Amino acid sequence: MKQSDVVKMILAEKWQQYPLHSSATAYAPSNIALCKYWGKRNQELNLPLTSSLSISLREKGAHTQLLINDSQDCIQLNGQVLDNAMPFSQKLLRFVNLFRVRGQPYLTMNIHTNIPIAAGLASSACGFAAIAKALNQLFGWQLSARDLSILARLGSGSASRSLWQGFVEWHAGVREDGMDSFAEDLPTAWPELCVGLVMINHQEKALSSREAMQRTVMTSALYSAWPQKVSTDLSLLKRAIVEKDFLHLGKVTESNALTMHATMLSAWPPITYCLPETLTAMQQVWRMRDEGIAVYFTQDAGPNIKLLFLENDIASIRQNFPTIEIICNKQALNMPATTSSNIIPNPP
Ligand code: 2P0
Repeated sequence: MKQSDVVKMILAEKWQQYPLHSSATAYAPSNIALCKYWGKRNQELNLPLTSSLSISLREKGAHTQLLINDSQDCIQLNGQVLDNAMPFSQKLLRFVNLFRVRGQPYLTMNIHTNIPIAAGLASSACGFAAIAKALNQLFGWQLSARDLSILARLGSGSASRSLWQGFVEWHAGVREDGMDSFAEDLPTAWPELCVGLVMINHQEKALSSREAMQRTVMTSALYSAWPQKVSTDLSLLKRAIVEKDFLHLGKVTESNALTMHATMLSAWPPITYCLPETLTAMQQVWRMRDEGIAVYFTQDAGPNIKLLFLENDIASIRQNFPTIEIICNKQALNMPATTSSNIIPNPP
């Protein structure tokens, strides 16, 4: 089954129709997995081997504007025009082409992100989620969040989780067409919970997570234990969220990330996203816990780490990590408008 078959199933008679609007904008938050997605059962459709659970990064994410352009596709990232032959542009165009007839109508795509691209901060997650939302507006499809989650997944697996704020679970599903592999938000809000970004290196990663997870599945002797670990951690995390049990949430999240990184380290050729400063930061967190501060970390496909703590501990966290960027669930209630569009008369 190809990506275009899934798109046809979801859009039915709306597939490849001309856009309803001349422009559209959308915002999607980045997300950090507390229980990670690492390994696919289908590469083409980005179908995961296991379910996963994330928390959004609120105002950290991607704003996307789409405008119909008469003559060519034009991609701008943070105000800079990109060469359409670049791998980043190609990935984006491949996704957008799923919905167009022979690459038309041409589009200007203005993408603004306030997180570093490809440094393990889920930039592709918010990027593809924002594009999927903007396309939904532009074409006037009026899709459900579930269908948008499936479409966003075709761009990047973790994008399926970037359509909501707060806690989100992505169900692995079992179907070959992936129609049961979508995300949905969990009903619990936890305003006191904070995520801190500890930036160790802004540079783009040398090895994509796509390649790294595939190599891990194929070669790591530890990978066979991963599905059971995820299943246990997901239940524990969901219980910790409902009960607002921070110590359990932190412990399970940190253990899940370390287990994922252990599977990578045992792949061949071996993989690590850690720099020496990553390990120093981890040790700092462990030292703080020994001193009685409730703080835990997680790490994705990059050297940076993200801390989890409660707002009462902000002062001591800042003291230990002076450059930390903190996202509090309470502060960020003023979300940017999620979508808007301008009506145009009739398609040509
Ligand atoms: C996650 N990561 O759950 C895991 C943890 C990185 C480490 O999802 O191949 O960019 O596009 O589906 O979504 C990064 O993987 O990979 C990721 P593709 P994606 O957040």
